[in-house]
Amino acid sequence: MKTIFSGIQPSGSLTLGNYLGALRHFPLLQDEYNCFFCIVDQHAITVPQDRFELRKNIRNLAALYIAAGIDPERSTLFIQSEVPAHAQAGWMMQCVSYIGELERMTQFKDKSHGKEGVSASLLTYPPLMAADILLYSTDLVPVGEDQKQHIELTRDLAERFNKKYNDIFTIPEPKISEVGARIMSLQEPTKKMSKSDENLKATIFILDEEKQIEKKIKSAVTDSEGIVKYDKENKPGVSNLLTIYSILSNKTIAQLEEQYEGKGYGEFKGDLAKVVVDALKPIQQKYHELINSDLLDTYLDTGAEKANTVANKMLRKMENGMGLGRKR
Ligand code: ATP
Ligand code: LTN
Repeated sequence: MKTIFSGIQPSGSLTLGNYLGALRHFPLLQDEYNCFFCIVDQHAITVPQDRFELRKNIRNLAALYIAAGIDPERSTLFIQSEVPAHAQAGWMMQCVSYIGELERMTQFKDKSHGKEGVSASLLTYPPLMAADILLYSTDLVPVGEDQKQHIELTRDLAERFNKKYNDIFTIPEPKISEVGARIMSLQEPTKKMSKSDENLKATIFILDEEKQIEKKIKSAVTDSEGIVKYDKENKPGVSNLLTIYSILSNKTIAQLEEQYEGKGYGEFKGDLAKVVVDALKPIQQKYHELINSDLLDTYLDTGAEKANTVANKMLRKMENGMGLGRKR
């Protein structure tokens, strides 16, 4: 069985973009692959976090993974900081990374641009991500489009390590779905929807209530043409809404264009809001059942134990390869 690894940062509440680009695909993979799903809290602290919020977001994310269909008895669901091998292997991967290649990462450029007090960890984020992936001999990494560059770097680092030290790493490949890999902001549809966007109207959160979802979709930026038609270049707002609608309703974009021919944006947006609300309802229900249960802790304990066993074996191989410590 091939191995899958993916991670989501507990850097805020999960968005519809996270769901459509990443989380939605995970449950379907569980039958075919040996799956590891990680709450990457050490990645989240590369930018400032409130410690109370962070703890809350970690737990919320764990509950949402399960609510969205991850079965913690089949997949390994765990918190990154509960598996120390990630930070240890992350350090070793930093030692095979060049500053130049890290500075070229678009996520680093975006998150550091024009900011003061940029943490060193924002630059060394990709080697930690490489460690996450490589520790589990991962074959495939399901992510949204924005992470492609990081996976390419992971492949380069793995090949470099294999050549220089010991041929121990599996070279992973990204698994990016064709539709929904880049859901855009509702307010600036040329920018990706992001959980850390300061404009709350730009983002639909998975835990948003019906009224909030309706309001956000109603005020989504479109254009003055009044024609429901997919045209990413000239009508990015409408195209983004059509993408969301199409995925959640299982209708093709062409079917939707036909359905709304001669109708304005008002009706289209009203129907889309219903579709989004209905899609999120079962996830929200399951989330509320889980969030305060002890069962959630049991799942996370078991997940950490399973992950530690696999990760520590690879860590030993890395240490032996590099000549750290004593031979074990
Ligand atoms: P942040 O705003 O803190 O950078 P984020 O919303 O970009 O966070 P991540 O935790 O970095 O979310 O990403 C989790 C997963 O969701 C990744 O696989 C990422 O590619 C995917 N993802 C994030 N935003 C979108 C989006 N707008 N459309 C599709 N997929 C997305
Ligand atoms: N960088 C990713 C989160 C992440 C990840 C990973 C994804 C950290 N480690 C390993 C896949 C595999 C992000 O920002 N979405």
